[in-house]
Amino acid sequence: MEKYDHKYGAEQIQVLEGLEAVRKRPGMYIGSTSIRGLHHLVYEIVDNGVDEALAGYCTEINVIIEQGNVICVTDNGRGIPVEIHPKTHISTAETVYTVLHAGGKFGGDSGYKVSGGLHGVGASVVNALSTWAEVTIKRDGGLYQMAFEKGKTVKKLERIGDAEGTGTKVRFLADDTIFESLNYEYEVLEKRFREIAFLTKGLKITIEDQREETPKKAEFCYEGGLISFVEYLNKNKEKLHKTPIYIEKDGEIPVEIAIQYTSSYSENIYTFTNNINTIEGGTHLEGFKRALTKVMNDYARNHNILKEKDSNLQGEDIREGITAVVSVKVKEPQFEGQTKTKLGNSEVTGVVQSMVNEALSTFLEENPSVAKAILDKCISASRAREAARKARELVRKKSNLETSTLPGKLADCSSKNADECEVYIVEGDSAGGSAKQGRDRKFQAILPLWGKMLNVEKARADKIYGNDKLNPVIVAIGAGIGADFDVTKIRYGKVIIMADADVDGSHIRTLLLTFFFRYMRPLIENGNVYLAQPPLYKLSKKGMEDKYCYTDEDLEKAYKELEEQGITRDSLSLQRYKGLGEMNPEQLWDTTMNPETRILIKVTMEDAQKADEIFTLLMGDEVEPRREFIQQNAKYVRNLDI
Ligand code: 28G
Repeated sequence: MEKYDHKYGAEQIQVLEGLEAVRKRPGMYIGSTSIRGLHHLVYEIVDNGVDEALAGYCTEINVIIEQGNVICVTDNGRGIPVEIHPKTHISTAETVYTVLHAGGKFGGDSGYKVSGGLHGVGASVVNALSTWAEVTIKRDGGLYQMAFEKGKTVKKLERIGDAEGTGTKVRFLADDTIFESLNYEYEVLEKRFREIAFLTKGLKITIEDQREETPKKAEFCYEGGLISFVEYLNKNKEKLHKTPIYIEKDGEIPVEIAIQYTSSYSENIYTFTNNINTIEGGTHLEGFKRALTKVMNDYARNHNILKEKDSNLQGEDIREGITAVVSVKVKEPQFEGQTKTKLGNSEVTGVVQSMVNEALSTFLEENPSVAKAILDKCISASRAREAARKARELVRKKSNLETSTLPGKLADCSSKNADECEVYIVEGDSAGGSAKQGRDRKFQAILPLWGKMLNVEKARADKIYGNDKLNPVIVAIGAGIGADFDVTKIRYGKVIIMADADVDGSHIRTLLLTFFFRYMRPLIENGNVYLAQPPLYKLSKKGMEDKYCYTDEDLEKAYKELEEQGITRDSLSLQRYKGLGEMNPEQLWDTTMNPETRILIKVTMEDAQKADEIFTLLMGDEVEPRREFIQQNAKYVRNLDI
């Protein structure tokens, strides 16, 4: 039975049914009940504070992860209104926390809320999914408080004292019967709050983790907004112009953009809609790219940088080395794509396009030296692309002559049906041999990697085709790279990276993911890239079947289970695998390659983007961070062609 007894009227019953729906199908409202969904709860609450900041009333938000994974969020906004709400006949604050907004973020048709003026959309969802929640409000000289359990009001809003100033404080404990784990990842939250601070000029956000003995904390506040964001993204790169280009337009669809070119060869455009990272791009990105291509070509023509006989610069030439952040606010955003992070609203394309057309061409006219630096870079990108095309044709012609063109190291599978085929990419000196012997050759191919890794950061596409290590990967997958990449041509439905669970393994993963992210992006978008998960431990005992464990928690669980069967810890022998190379073919099959028993992790765009960021730091132009890294990771770097 509940601790508190309540009489419910018709309205309250409706409320309870609403929140019950959230508890029944949490995925509909927060995406999932994994750690991702858990973090989502925090974002929902913080978003309400951000809305109050966007409304112009809040300058600071503080987040604390308290011991026991309790989350505490405080803001210095106006405080949620406390008076009785005319429709619900309970306080506005209680209404915000108990009445489910129609639709919901992931289900329904309302889509995401728009930041600015629409507070509290997610608060009731968080409340419904929390074991308990407590809200404290400072407003009109009073201190008010209310409390909930699993979304049900257990203490109605009441004035508990006096207060100076205004603001809202929310504490909640997520429900551990709903979420897989309550272990918030400090780094993930920190990254998101830094991002929000960049996107909300002048707002101060602090985070503190009190769960460990030595608390972690950070504080973010950027007066420069998106300009600071781009400077942050470029901090390890060599810039072509000193300050980022900044353009902004208020109106029906507010748009804010910052751009800075670097000497690198990669394209880094981040797009946001209502502060949400639209990883898959969409109409805002489309509008931005179109305008950029047009403005640069027009400028180059008008200033005779492109001669009459020259053909136009292509979009990819113009985006080489660019770092940009595009942020739009849309009233009724439509999110599409695999992970619902692609903006679909068609009206946004034109708004962004015309605004960039106008502002960027003005900027270039007023800053001719910046314009020249950027266009020099675009022209040399265009020449390199031309060279790459010739190199590719050469390779193609050659491969027409030789009949069998697959890489010599590739142990291909017999099936030709891509849907059922898999290729394991294995670092040469670890487990290539065992993998070849242990595999099911009908549908599993093995590609061992050899030789020096090319520094993708410092190389254009033509070099990549010619690289010893990457060329076999491209040829084995069989679908080209860059703008020519055709995901319908892939020879394997699953491309599986199999690397050790150590530092070196993580480096090869980072390199390959960065490579896929930059040159075969649809492969990741399409969900074709996987990470194999080799076991970390083997528990064995005479007469008992070997038990493999993939994580430390797995191991603990296995010990417990065996203990329940009367097998004590000290009677078991524990082997810790340092690498795949320690396993014989049969073990490798059982633990890592057999589709019935193996664990495969599907790589998301987010994973790949993260790999790209790590890689950029590692390979960037700034010497200091790289040197630090090299000192810490000597072995890996020996293998790199820097
Ligand atoms: C600390 C954790 C997260 C919030 C406010 C402030 C107001 C508010 C929140 O109003 C109801 C719906 C739209 C007006 C609004 C205060 C207007 C005047 C607010 C938060 C009434 C919600 N005074 N601060 N909600 N609105 N902070 N921080 O949740 O029409 S939620």
